[in-house]
Amino acid sequence: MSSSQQKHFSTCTLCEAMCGIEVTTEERQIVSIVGDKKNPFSEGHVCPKAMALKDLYDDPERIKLPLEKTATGWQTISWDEAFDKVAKKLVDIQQQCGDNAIGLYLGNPNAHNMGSILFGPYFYRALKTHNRYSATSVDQLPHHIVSRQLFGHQSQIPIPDIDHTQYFLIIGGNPLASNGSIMTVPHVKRRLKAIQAREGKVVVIDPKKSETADISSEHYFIKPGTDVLLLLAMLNTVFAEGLAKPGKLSEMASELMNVEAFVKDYPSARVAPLIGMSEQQITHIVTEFCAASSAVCYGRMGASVQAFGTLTQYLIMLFNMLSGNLDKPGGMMFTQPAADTLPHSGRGSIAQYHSRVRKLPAFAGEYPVSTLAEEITTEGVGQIRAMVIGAGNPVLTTPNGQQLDDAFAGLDFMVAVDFYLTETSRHADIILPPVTALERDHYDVVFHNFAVRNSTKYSPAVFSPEKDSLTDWQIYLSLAQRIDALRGLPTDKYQDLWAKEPKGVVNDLLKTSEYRHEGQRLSIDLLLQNPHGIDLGPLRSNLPDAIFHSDKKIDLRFDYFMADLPRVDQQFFSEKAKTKYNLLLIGRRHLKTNNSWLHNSPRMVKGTNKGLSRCTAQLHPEDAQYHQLSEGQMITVRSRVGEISLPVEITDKIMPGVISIPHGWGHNKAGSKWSVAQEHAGVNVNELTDEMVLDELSGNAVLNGVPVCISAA
Ligand SMILES: Nc1nc2c(c(=O)[nH]1)N[C@H]1C(S)=C(S)[C@@H](COP(=O)(O)OP(=O)(O)OC[C@H]3O[C@@H](n4cnc5c(=O)[nH]c(N)nc54)[C@H](O)[C@@H]3O)O[C@H]1N2
Ligand SMILES: Nc1nc2c(c(=O)[nH]1)N[C@H]1C(S)=C(S)[C@@H](COP(=O)(O)OP(=O)(O)OC[C@H]3O[C@@H](n4cnc5c(=O)[nH]c(N)nc54)[C@H](O)[C@@H]3O)O[C@H]1N2
Ligand code: SF4
Ligand SMILES: [Mo]
Repeated sequence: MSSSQQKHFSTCTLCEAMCGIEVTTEERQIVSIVGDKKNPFSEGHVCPKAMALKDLYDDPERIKLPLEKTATGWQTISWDEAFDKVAKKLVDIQQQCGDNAIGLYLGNPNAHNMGSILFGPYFYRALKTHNRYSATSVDQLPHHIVSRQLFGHQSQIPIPDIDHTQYFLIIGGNPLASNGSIMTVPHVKRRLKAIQAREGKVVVIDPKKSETADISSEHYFIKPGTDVLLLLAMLNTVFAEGLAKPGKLSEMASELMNVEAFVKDYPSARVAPLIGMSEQQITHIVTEFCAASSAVCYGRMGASVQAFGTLTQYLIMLFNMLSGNLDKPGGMMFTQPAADTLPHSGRGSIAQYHSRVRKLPAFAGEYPVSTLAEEITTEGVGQIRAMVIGAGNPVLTTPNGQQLDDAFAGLDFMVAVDFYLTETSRHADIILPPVTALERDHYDVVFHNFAVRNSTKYSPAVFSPEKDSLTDWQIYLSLAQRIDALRGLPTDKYQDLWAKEPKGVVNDLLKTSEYRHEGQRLSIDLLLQNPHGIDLGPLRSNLPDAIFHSDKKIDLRFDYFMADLPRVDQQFFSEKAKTKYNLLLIGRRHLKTNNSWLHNSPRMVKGTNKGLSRCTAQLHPEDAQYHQLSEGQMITVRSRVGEISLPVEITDKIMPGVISIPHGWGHNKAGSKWSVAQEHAGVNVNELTDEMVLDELSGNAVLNGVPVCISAA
């Protein structure tokens, strides 16, 4: 290291794994990013995406100053001018058309951004609109609803105690590519191998023999979207074989044994032919799971974002409870984060109000994003006339993306808080670009809640702010303050917030924590003296304290969840009309992608497979043969809502009858600007996913198990 170089210890915010990184800089350049070996949580682990933080920082196409769309193209304007214009326009539209005329969509990176999480809400509240949407309804919404009902708080979601389990059953998750989700887990491969090394098992149920399935002890194909049947049969087997042992939970959830009545009609013999597994396989999994000294059943993306995602997640929770594995080391455990936001955050309101057009229930003040396009295009009182997009790219990431793209084109006004000109932000009138991750302080206020070990760490910004650069929270607070001022509301509270900063809130939370480090109370000062982070130990049993219901009991809410069973019967056990859509579409992630937005980094998109881009349609050899397709051939994939053409990749890792296409691609829209991504543009799989088909309990989108058909292009 030359004398002019500096080392910084920070945290990668690109995925949920919270890897500690060591960033070497020289002046304002990043020289290298490697894993921080002294980070007690991630112990040196990083994935190839860590270097994308540098590419993002260096990207010449990254927007650094506010842009306004004019007749002659994008023009740079000052922050003050941009804030004044945006605030005035939003308030004007609301005065003319009502508060709900503004729509707000918040994307995934907000969850990785302390400032957006803690101070964004001041802006959202100032907007006063009911038309709020986020990536939650294309993702983890089922988990929130299950936790809200059972434990009383939407974010009190128990996670797998991966480091102590003897049987890890993974349904619809691929942590080897995703690095874990609702399970913050760096070094996941090592941790999975450790289960096997201590003579435990890793069992994967997935329509694809995924990277995770490749290193598992057992893998079973399952027909997409049928996990709910598998879970019903697993629970049926628990009772049929006399395996239920709820232990301490029988007191906290006194009706737990009544589950038997709801699952009695779903024996594995009845269910097996519909899901592509055998009766013996189901019995084998259940008996081994229940016999293990500790076991955990974990369902993620593939199991959540499908037609019965909420019921599936609920049944997964019941399975963990009935086998005695909730709140037990090696089972499903609640975390105890040092900066605990849960007591101070909304517990999650269910169906407090309903959307205007389709009457879909709001959850925690947000409508399902599948209904956004029609809320923009359907005329009438309450129609959305302007959008605010914060760190999201819904044209590429939400169902029927083409319809949403068209709807956005017809808006009166859009503002995007984003540093790229994306398929979505190209529709904006004004773009407000925040700094990138390494230019802001970081404390992970969200993902410590889901981390497989308790720890705490504060990372100061690697770079001091450049002139004229702002963070997300500074943008949101500036807008909120102006909007309130235009409405004649008091703005005194903002002085305190500017002075406090998000880190002041984190400091308050840390100080009230019961954790001590070498006898000292936690605080940001203490964390600054421990730049690699502080380990706070393994997950500990925490029931009934973890329950937010005042009676400290788990509320099983059979009335709410089991009400979805008639829909299950209708879907799977009633006579079906023949359809031309004979394949089921599922999604996939690649280690070097991150939803829609790292594709402008050459090292993230190059080095592709067999000369094909990453955006291929994977098909089983039998299906390829049936359609007379050869490797790399272009095919057209059609669904009810649209069609796309892309190359086929033939692999026996995919279940026959299934087609897998990754999301986040389709960077060829006029007006978006991704020079690198352009070369590897791919196509937008969400031009196939259907905004009218929902997981009806939650309103979550159905992105897995979408019926499609194919032909040679
Ligand atoms: N078919 C299909 N569709 C899917 C999925 C799938 O599996 N299959 N997965 C779904 C899931 S799980 C998710 S979470 C969604 C994600 O959906 P979105 O959140 O809508 O999309 P992202 O691609 O994460 O877009 C993030 C945007 O934020 C910008 N950005 C990045 N960092 C920051 C920041 O710090 N501040 C600000 N202001 N902007 C920033 C990026 O430039 C990018 O434009 O996609 C969903 N869509
Ligand atoms: N590299 C990378 N990492 C990421 C992201 C990324 O885009 N790229 N995105 C991040 C985000 S926002 C999230 S939410 C997480 C998601 O992280 P995960 O939940 O691990 O999601 P995936 O990696 O998409 O894995 C989903 C698995 O479900 C399978 N599957 C599909 N349909 C079904 C089904 O019907 N039943 C069953 N049983 N399985 C099914 C798929 O084949 C796939 O293997 O990843 C995060 N990490
Ligand atoms: S796994 Fe990769 S993307 Fe995720 S936090 Fe670690 S380095 Fe970043
Ligand atoms: Mo996600």
